[in-house]
Amino acid sequence: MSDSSSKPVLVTCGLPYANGKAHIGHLRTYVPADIFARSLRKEGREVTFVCGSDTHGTPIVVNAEELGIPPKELVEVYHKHFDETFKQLGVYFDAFGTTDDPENHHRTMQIVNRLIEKNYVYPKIIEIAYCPKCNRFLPDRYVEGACPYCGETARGDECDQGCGKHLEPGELKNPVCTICGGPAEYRQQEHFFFKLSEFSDFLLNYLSNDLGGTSNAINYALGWVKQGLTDWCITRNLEWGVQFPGHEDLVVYVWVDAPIGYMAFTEEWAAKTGNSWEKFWKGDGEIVHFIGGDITYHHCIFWPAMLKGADYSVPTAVVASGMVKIEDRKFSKTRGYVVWVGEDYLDHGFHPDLLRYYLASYTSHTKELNFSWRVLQEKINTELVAVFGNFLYRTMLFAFKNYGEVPEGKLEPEVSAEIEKALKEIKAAMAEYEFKKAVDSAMTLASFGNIYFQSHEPWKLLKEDRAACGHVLYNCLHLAKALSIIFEPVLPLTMETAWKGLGQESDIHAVQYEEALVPLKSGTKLAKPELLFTKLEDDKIGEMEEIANQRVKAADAKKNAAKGKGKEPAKSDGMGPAEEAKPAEKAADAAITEEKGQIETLPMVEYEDFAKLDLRVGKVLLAEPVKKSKKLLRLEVDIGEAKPRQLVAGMSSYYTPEELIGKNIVVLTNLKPAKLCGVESNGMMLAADDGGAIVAALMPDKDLKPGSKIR
Ligand code: B3M
Ligand code: ZN
Repeated sequence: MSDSSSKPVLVTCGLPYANGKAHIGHLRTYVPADIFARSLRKEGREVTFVCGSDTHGTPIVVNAEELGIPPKELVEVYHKHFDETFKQLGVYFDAFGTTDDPENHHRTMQIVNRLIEKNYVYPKIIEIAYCPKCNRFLPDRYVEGACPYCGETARGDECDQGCGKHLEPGELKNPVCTICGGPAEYRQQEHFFFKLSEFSDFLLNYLSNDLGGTSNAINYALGWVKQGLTDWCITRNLEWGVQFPGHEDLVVYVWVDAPIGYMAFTEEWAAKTGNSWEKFWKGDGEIVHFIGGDITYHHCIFWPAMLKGADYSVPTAVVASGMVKIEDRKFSKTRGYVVWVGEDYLDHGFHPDLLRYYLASYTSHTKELNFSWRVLQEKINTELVAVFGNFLYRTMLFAFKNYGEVPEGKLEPEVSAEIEKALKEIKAAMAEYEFKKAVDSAMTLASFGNIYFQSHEPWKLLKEDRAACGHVLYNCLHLAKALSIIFEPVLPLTMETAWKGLGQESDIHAVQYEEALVPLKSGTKLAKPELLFTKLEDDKIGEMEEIANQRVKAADAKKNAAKGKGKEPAKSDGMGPAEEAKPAEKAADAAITEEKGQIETLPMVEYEDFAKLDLRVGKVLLAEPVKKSKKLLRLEVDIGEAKPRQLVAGMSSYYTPEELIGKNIVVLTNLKPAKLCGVESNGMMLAADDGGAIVAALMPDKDLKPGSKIR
């Protein structure tokens, strides 16, 4: 977004489904959004920050059904949980509603009616998955099958493990009922469609020229629009949700009323504060959506089309965060690779700001973020404690002990220049949603503070020239003040304490960046400083790792027990990466019994069966991601033939292209060609996994000639 605009900004976060506890996958989106909102306020922008619980749709109904409680009861519990957790993390929304609020029912009805009036909605008889055994229609998560686009196992409404595409009812191949596991059939029924296809030109132009945000979101959406859009079925056979006008047996699809929540929550905020919601949704105020990368389609395609069709303003920017890994493993609640915000973090006494710091500074916002307890320890101890904390504490302690107040002094041009530089860099980084860059610039200023303190040796000066010492301390204290302001968006709770320690009475959260250049007032009384950051000790981190290990073991045991009963534990909350055991994982589970360390063997084969496989060593000449796929890489491999072979391999989550280029791999060269995401694969690259999340390519340990036969 532009950093020169003075328009009011509405910042939103993807709505958590109110059907499970908050985990680190959620925070990957919410913490940066909060940092962004706080930073904009510091730039003097008028910011409204809203979010709420997503309470409708099958993610909720399926979970409530499993627990045997009404959906309303389920969402009340988790709505409260999210509200409290976000506050504990310093993520402060101006409104945090639910999509079941009357405001949202009302706004959804209004928008749907408007779309009907404008002829953007029409009825059509379509095939809907139906389970003859359960005797019911199977919307969305009640049905699974093969994605018609990429072949991966997908949910009724989303190819969550493969190409990420939204799926329409009836599109899934080989549908299976997720309640009883039995085969589903398709039956005809009348549903209502939104004429999404009529918005193709608008979306093409909007995505190419107007929508800001991160390029991962925009390019992904553009790819789909360019392939051609089909109309969108917006009704479902459910009782829970926002009723479709005039049809008691239908509700609107959850992806209709969920984003409308952004608008309803703005209305709630406006009513509460006497403000206008229209300045965003009917005026030219900016709208910035922070989302997980997996819900790009909904935010960059459906949502703007719906808004446009109903005559509302469209979003200014969509900012999509990358995936989260836990200890280098794919995030998975059922496999135990999860960090719950409450029981795994806050309940163990870890300060919320440390996690905020980690999330903001680990990597670029759009890249994959790995959470590891050791890395947390390392980052906190070597960055927050050793650099920033050290500077603040030594400055404040020295000044407090020897002066008790801010001594006389003058702000050195060298110091103000460093602050100005940091501010400029931070504002530029924030405007590009590069939170890591912003934190790095802030940390560079803290390092400068340490060098300044160290090189001026105030402990020596104190004895020789008290006034000169005071002058140095004055500059250090001013830097501490500037740093408190600059770090407030990332470390809001700790910086409150630092601010008070510097004798400041104003509200640090309302103080703007410009104040970082206003000279500190000499004579301001200083309080006895507190240690703001303390080292994370090995024992404590070891304890957390042990808890994490136990969780994975328990998950394995549960899975094995469930397998014995022929039932897989599953279900994701739809937030962050999905995690149901998919065919490849199920196959891995079947082949390896980890607990016993035994291999369950397949039937014996004759050598001639093995000899049918033409396995060869190949040298990877080229590797690149396959467009529109989160998993696939396109490889060109020299297998000793005149021309390199093109292979498509599901390796994106485990290797970067650079890690594969130049390597020798093993290729099954006589596998029948297959098209994956539209790209032909002429063979298969071999890899192994341990039934967990580690996947390794097979690579011969000597540099064999391409084409060498494996026998
Ligand atoms: N409730 C969560 C998800 O799919 C979903 C987001 C709605 S945002 C309008 O990540
Ligand atoms: Zn797919």
